[in-house]
Amino acid sequence: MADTDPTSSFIELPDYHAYPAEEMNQRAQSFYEQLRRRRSVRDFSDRVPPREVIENCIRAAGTAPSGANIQPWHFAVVSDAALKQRIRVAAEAEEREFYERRASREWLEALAPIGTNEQKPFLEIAPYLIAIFAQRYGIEDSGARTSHYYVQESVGIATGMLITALHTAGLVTLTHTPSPMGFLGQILGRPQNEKPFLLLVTGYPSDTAKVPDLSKKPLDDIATFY
Ligand code: IYR
Repeated sequence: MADTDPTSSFIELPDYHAYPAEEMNQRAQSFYEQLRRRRSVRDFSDRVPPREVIENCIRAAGTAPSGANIQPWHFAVVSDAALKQRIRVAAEAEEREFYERRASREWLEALAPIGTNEQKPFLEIAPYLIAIFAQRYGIEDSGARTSHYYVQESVGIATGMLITALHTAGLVTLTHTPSPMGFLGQILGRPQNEKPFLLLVTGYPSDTAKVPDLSKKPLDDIATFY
């Protein structure tokens, strides 16, 4: 059995709070009311939020569950103007390819209500670009590779928690996925084992920010209770 003996010690579940049913419901309802106010925003102000807020939101994301608790993520926070410009130039080159050649007509039609195109000025205007990288495998000091598990799921969960944390702090984000995103690793000098997952454009909305008039599916459409 030595192979499956736990190598970490166990402690009592720390800081767990149970609430009476009514309070539980109030908390769930009020969290939903908060989260339903989140919108993906493309019109950013250049005003800079405190770095400490970003740090705490990343700490929150870093509490996400992950396969074997390997925490296979890295958050590269870019505020440097020259780097943001390089990212914009590279992203717009890929996007031009996407909008002019790679995207199917069906895909372009699906995007029409959102009003996106190959121009991404927000990549220079927004104060922070948080490039999220997925560590596909680990690298030991010896250079040997170690396995990571459920990397996409883990990084997806952490990213959702980051988006939620930033929204809760009063910032807006855009989940931006220039494709392919290989240029992010090159520009930021990230190691080979890291694959760009997505770029979270982060900051305050501009005074004149507009968003498409979209709605979310009702509960009956997204859930089945058995
Ligand atoms: N990556 C492109 C296209 C795009 C694709 C989807 I799916 C979106 O929901 C939004 C945009 C872009 O960022 O413009």
